[in-house]
Amino acid sequence: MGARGSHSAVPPDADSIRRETGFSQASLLRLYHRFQALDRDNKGYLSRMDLQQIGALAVNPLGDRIIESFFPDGNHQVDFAGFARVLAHFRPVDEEDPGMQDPKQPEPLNSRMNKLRFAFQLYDLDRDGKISRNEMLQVLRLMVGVQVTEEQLESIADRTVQEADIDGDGAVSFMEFTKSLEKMNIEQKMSIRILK
Ligand SMILES: [Ca+2]
Ligand SMILES: [Ca+2]
Repeated sequence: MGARGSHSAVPPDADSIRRETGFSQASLLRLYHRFQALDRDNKGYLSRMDLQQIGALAVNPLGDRIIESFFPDGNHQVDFAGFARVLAHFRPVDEEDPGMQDPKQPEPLNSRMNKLRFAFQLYDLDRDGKISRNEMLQVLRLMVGVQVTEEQLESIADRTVQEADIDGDGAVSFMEFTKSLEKMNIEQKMSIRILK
């Protein structure tokens, strides 16, 4: 990869990253400083270990899964553009000026739909487009504490899948997932203040 380790004030390809992610110039610069601080060895990219330093992810029960989503296709490093792209899903919706939005542009990464898509793939480990009972169980296991027995967990998984499963195939498709979360304020829930 052509990434150079030298620290500079402005990220490479800042304009195209800004267009793609919707971050304001100021946010992008702050994000870049964060990226450089996480990049302890000045490699020009981040590893899984670097990302584990992010406090908001360390305390998130799905933190490891979120970290994995920085590394699609089994990569072991993420450059600044990839870092910004994943974090853009967590960008609070009200952070930037919505009046700036160009209708010809693709849907912003932090739209409700894209946040849902991102959340869905945290569940759908085998990427077959459905959350199976077992995949639901695995997420629940991460999210609930030790005070719940395996039996209780399984019945919660069954109930959660059943409630969402409209076509009765025993799994939750993206459409079913979206429907089951219709009333939830996903925009709020999936906003992580990564910049402090
Ligand atoms: Ca699946
Ligand atoms: Ca189904």
